[in-house]
Amino acid sequence: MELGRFISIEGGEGAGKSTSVAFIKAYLQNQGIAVVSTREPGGTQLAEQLRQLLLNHHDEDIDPYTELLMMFAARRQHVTQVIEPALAAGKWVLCDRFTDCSYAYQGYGRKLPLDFIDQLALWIHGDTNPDLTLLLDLDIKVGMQRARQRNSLDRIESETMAFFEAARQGYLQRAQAEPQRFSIIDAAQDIAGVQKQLQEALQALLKGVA
Ligand code: Z5A
Repeated sequence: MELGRFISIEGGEGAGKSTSVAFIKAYLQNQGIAVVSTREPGGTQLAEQLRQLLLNHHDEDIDPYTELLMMFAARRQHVTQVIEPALAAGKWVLCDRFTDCSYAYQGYGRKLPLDFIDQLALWIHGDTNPDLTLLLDLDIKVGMQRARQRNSLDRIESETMAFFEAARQGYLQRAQAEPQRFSIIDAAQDIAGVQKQLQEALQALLKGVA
């Protein structure tokens, strides 16, 4: 059986990832493709518990390496229990954040060494990497305004503007280094404009598969 395709969606807070996931899933299903949509950190019972630990506020600081290792512990569980089995069954996987986020937030944001993240990524998921990464790029102030209309801030959302700006620049550098995998979507457009650009990126991937 032919392997499924792996799509990740990335971007800053409030960039429109959840909104886009729903659109992409419906678009692919309309093409007759079986889609598993999932998220990180999370996607399995255990990984969702790790997500809660990661996003909740605590009375003690979380060391940046502890945070990174917890992201990768959740990821290992998710990759082995959900992502790899789905791809092996020929399904397409649509994942709201993946390892690029660890580079952006823990690498560029928390300033952890990128080569350490390279090693973790290799050990934890080998060559299970996205075929297409849709990067929703947005001015961080606009993203925060959008997201903060909704809920109280979790632990990571409470970070500084400098942290989020570093993460945004990290994403853009990764996209520049791997233009064949990344598609940068201008998330400042209205929802219809974002969806048009998403559709174009998906059509290019579908053409490559046909
Ligand atoms: N994290 C990490 O540090 N390291 C890792 O390795 C991984 C994750 C995997 C998970 O949060 C946190 O974990 C995240 C990174 C960290 N922390 N932060 N910050 P998440 O991904 O679940 O949460 P989030 O980034 O905070 O997502 P969000 O706030 O839910 O945003 P979103 O999904 O991108 O946006 P949305 O819900 O689709 O849209 C937000 C609002 O804007 C909503 O009212 C929409 O209707 C509206 N919207 C959406 N698109 C538009 C457009 N185009 N125009 C106008 N309004 C719009």
